Amino acid sequence: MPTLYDAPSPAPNPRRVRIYLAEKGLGIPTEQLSIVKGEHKSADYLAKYEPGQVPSLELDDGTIIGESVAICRYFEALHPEPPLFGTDALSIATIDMWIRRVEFTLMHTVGQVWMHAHPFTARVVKPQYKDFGESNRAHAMRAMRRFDKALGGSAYVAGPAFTMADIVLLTTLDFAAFIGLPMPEDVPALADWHSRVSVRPSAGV
Ligand SMILES: N[C@@H](CCC(=O)N[C@@H](CS)C(=O)NCC(=O)O)C(=O)O
Repeated sequence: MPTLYDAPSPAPNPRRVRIYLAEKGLGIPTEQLSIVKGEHKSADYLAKYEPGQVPSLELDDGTIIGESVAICRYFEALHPEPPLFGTDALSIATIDMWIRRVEFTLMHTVGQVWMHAHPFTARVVKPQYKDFGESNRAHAMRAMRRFDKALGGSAYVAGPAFTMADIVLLTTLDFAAFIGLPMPEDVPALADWHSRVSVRPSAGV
């Protein structure tokens, strides 16, 4: 069995994999790393996985897969049901399009606020460019409003079914709220979607 290197919330990227596995009903042996204690930068872990980030997945032969979405794709190829990355050309492309939009327009901008404008990261991110970090707040809000607009016309991010795109958006929005970037008031469809996906049992992991 592979081993998942995991870290607890509020870390958003390992949570993506936990939600994905819960949606699939898959139980994978897990090793917890404490980011606060710096366990993801231990010599042992860096020797396995040079980026020193979580999540990562170690296969039985020692191969490591990094990147939360790639880890989920690995499991998707082995366990296609229920599908969370689409089933035909259009749904596969649409889900990928939305995952990339969440990554590039929201996760990236939220990450810049976290890295450059948050006191918690000040001890590790040197130098911090506070003005630059703060400037990303507006970009993150703009991205949330775009997702709101899209969700006005469909039940889930990439269409009528819950998919990996919902998992990526949910974990990103929850992390954004944690660091002081809650959804603005004027996103009713996004807020409604957030309430619906947050009560799925998988969201509690
Ligand atoms: N793109 C990667 C990002 C991984 C990542 O940034 N993980 C964070 C935790 S949410 C981490 O390990 N942070 C510590 C660090 O980068 O040193 C993914 O999707 O897995």
